[in-house]
Amino acid sequence: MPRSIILDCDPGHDDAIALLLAHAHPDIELVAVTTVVGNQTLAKVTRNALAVATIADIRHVPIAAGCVTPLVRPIETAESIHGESGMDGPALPEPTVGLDPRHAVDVIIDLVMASEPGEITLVPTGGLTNIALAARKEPRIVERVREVVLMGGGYHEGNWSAVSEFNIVIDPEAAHIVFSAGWDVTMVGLDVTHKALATPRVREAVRALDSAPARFVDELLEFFGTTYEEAQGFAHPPVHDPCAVALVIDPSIFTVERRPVSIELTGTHTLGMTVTDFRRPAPDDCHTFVATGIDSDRFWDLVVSALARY
Ligand SMILES: [Ca+2]
Repeated sequence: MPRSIILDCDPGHDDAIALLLAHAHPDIELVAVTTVVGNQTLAKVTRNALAVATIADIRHVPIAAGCVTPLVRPIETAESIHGESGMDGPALPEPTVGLDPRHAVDVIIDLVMASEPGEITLVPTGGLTNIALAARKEPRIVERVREVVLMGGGYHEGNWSAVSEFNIVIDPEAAHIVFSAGWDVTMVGLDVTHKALATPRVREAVRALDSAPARFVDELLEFFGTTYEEAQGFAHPPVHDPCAVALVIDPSIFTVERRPVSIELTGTHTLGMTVTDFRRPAPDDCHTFVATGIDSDRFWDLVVSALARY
């Protein structure tokens, strides 16, 4: 049985690759794509999601726009990494895929409440604003979803500050709501995504595929590689968001530990830190999990073989 997921994203170069992976992989049924302010404004990331859907011919999946701002904080975008459009590099087509008229939060609630308990997995790859608001508006979704598998955070690494990761720090209050709700949350953070590097071997494997989506991925990685080198000193760019989708598809690619995670909301230097407690075995009521290891060769094999289906 394929796993039903809602991808809540802010495309975003790596979001785009996560979307292509989720759509192409036979073990995933993509039931909706929802967008949230993050890498760029909501208007830009939503346009990007529709452009990716146009390139990959994703036509029977609702795509809905969500929150325009974080819950409390002012908007902070990631132009230094993703450019002015939020997905700079490739020439983007004028979308021919339409936008669902509903708000993303309502799409999430409607789909989860209409599904069987334990059927839908939420996969957020942006800030957690939509997911937090959905949990507040309809608390019954918390026991109805199977689990939340998110890209964000990091217990030993930061990228937007010394200790905080972008998706968490742009809306830490939303992250607090999501991590402290009663559902199972798995944090796929920088500790593993910084090992999911688009190395020359990966770039070659993608280039060997002959399809419009694969060429699009190659162009995304070209731009992403340049900004990651200039802004953060990476020789090869870490491709974060598909890691969360890959963990849903094949958990054996990752090592995951059950650990308490708290979101820092008041730190002078540590706002948005995902404080993870490794001191002793997690208490019985702990419902948060962190990815601590990744087999990056198998991760990329999974991504490239899914792209080969286009
Ligand atoms: Ca993202």
